[in-house]
Amino acid sequence: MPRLVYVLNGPNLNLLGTREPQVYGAQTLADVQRLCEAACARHGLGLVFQQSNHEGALIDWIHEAGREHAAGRLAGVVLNAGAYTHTSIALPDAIKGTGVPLLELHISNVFAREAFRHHSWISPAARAVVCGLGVAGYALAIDALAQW
Ligand code: CA2
Repeated sequence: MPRLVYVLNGPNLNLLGTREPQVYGAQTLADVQRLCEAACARHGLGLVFQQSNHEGALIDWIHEAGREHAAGRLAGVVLNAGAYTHTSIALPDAIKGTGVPLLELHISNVFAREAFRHHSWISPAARAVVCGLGVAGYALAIDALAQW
């Protein structure tokens, strides 16, 4: 039974590749999923890839990952919480509450953008942060947590 990687994507990331290519690139979320599948296959890891526009769904998947973690089957979680990064208290509560090893990911360099994107409620609960590497960051994130 391979260890699992959860890649969780938050609000509006289903629109990837359809608008704002200068910020987020031209690849779609389906392209990102294929890239994650390839990265996981290289490391012999299983992949659970999800996207939701609803905060509660993301929390439910973090809880699910927490149960896998408790059973010793989780390599880690990659979370791009989208704009919930800058607003949600419930997401870091879920990360801390479950104890999942989690890497926070952003496609864009949030620090080169509007001031309201400079603060993350998730970073204090994350083990690592990848930011500004485009969608290639997802594969690099999986390479990193394969070593956790
Ligand atoms: O850079 C990132 O990955 C972000 O997490 C993306 C979020 C943004 O709110 C964060 O500040 C940084 C937004 C995701 C929206 O994605 C879209 C993609 C294409 C078209 C429209 C939105």
